[in-house]
Amino acid sequence: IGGGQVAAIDLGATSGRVMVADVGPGRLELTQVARFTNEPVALWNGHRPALHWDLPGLFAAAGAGLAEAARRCDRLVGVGVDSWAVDYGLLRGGRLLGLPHHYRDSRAIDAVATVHSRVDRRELFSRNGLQHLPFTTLFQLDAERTDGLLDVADAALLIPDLINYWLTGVAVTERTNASTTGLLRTDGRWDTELMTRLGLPTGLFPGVVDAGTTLGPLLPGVATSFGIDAAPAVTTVGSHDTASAIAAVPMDPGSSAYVSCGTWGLVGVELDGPRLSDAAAAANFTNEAGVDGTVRFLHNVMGLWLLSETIRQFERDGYRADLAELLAQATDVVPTFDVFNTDDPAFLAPGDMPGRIRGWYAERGLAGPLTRPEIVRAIVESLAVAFAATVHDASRLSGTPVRRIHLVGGGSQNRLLCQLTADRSGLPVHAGPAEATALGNVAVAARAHGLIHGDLSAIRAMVANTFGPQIYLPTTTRRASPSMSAGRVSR
Ligand code: LFR
Repeated sequence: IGGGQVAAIDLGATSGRVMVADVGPGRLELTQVARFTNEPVALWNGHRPALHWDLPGLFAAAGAGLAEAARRCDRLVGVGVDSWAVDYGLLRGGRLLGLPHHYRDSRAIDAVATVHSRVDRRELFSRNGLQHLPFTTLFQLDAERTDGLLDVADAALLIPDLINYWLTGVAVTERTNASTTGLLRTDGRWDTELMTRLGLPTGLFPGVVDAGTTLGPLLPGVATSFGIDAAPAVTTVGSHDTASAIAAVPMDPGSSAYVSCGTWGLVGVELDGPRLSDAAAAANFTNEAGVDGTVRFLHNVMGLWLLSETIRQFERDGYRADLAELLAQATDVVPTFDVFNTDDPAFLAPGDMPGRIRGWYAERGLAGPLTRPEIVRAIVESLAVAFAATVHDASRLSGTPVRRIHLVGGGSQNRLLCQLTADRSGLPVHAGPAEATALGNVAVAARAHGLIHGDLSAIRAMVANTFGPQIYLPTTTRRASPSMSAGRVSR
């Protein structure tokens, strides 16, 4: 009675999935109905490869997943879309002008200096509250400007907004993701003055809406093309995947830090308002918009990207890498090497990761990991140190007395990582749920459809009741020292 189902289209940088939640008062059951890989495509533009997202492929796979969801459900009322942040499609007259670029593409490298020569890094932080990441939307848009594309485009839609537009014909910018563009002021309005100073058009992005806004049903033609009879309504959710994940962290924000660990490790605390101090700027912390007016005060740690890109290289080298086996071997390694700085921008681009890690040690005259298990150990150990140090930074900079770390996302299934994070931080780590992003997505959509009620704490209580955490207590006193947090991503 009073129940129903909502679907989440959750696109991650390496894979996408469609999940269905069966929701009723105090009840939330999550099932995966489709999973597909997200393979970026490299298109050579004469002299260099440009890295793009295969958005048409992702849309087709998401549509097929949605059709499967509709088949399995007796009352599918809504669907919400989330993805990684920052990236966007340019359009004219509603038509997409080429495949969206991948944020790991290098085309915006020169744009960082151009933008900073007009508005320096400290002023940018005071306007948008963001940490410096070299691929933030405003740098990418500067590259489009130089390439002449902004002379043609009349709109830009962030990835989830683009999918929402294709599904419904309604173009909006959802707030949590809008906050990652660098073009939204900390008061939540588009910074048209900044756009003008940077030579960007002021009307590219459509108006901002909050998570939980119903856009309308799937366009009849779209529903038919996917084979869906009873079209669900599309609702905005925390369309930035990290915002959805944090909405579902079963935490008390007053005494907890979170690590949302997938491709990236997003480490921080939830606040009521932004922290724009010099200390926050110096530590390269960000104030991104969360669901329900919260602020995600966090820092991007490089995350499992280091591991997945390492395994890709092992496979290119002809070694059939099995993650579970490698992690078991890495657990037995007694490290004779120090941790490396996971934030080094050298690790951002795709390519030979073990080579770059060995190079990091070699350049500093340090003994580094040699064997495959040692490299895996160095990555996990270094991530744990970075997580621990960033938790302590977040606590110090925000004044939050952190007594517990919640680690959610795929990384919560990595036992070595969870244990080392507890050891290095000296704090208990509550691991899970692994599917926090999808849970946050469906929770906000379900609330918009009246299937559940209440604020974030009610959503979190529901998550806590359904998904018991795995608890890791610190077993050693090897705490992170302040020097270990040194060296953020810098210009
Ligand atoms: C995580 C994430 C991060 C964002 C990065 C790039 O998936 O969304 O929050 O900084 O990807 O978009």
